[in-house]
Amino acid sequence: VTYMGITPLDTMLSAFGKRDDINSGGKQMPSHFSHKDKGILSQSSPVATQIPHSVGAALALKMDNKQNIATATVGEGSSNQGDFHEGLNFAGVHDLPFVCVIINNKYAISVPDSLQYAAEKLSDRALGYGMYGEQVDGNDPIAVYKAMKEARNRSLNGEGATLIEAVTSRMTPHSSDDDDKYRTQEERDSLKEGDCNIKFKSFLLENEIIDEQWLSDLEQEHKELINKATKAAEEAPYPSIEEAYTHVYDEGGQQND
Ligand SMILES: Cc1ncc(C[n+]2csc(CCOP(=O)(O)OP(=O)(O)O)c2C)c(N)n1
Ligand SMILES: [Mg+2]
Repeated sequence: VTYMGITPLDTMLSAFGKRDDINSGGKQMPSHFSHKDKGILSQSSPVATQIPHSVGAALALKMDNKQNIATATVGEGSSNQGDFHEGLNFAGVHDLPFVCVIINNKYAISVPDSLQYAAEKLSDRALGYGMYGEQVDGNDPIAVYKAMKEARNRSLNGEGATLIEAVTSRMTPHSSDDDDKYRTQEERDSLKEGDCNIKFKSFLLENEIIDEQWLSDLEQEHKELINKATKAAEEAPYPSIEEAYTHVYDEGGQQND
């Protein structure tokens, strides 16, 4: 299971659009995670709209005096949408327990960062919202963990919201419909050197936090888990025709002439 409690089977049921998909009963696009019991709101396909949603959840936490925070991630391209500015401004004004992470992978599909914004650092925008801002190496899991933990603690101490900019690399094309040809071969080759999965693995091995045996056992265990989840999801039922009208505006399934 992942840290938040969504299992590989949940993920596969969603990817295959099956009836028992916890996000939507097979109606949402893949990777739009949600789980009511675990407090996960779905991101929306129009980019950056998740920011005002999450800020609203932070307002609810504050009004209900709950010791918790709301958090949302957004791409650097999406951070230029109006929803981003409106959401962060509101969070700053009301000192909300909110952490926003901009994942800056330097591309919005084919548009490079130089054509997206003129600021030196996106984390500097925090000043304009009256909140704490920090840029971190998004390829360093420990640096990201530290920044998140400190931001969470500030929110829980009533010190308001944080904007974190995690600078990272986009390892692959944007999607299977993207040929990635707007990047030079040299740039694409250089990405492999910065792969944080490989770098972090070497870090853990070199510092003897893990060893090769532990790693290969874990990889084997995860491979089996994923294969099992994939097979179970493939065999799981699709939603029935009657379910076409559930979780939509008119649950009765009545047609309007
Ligand atoms: C409002 C809106 N405009 C356009 C799109 C199409 N679109 C989907 S992803 C994307 C690029 C987003 O870039 P970025 O925010 O940097 O995220 P990344 O893909 O790098 O994670 C675009 C333009 C969309 N989903 N929503
Ligand atoms: Mg991007």
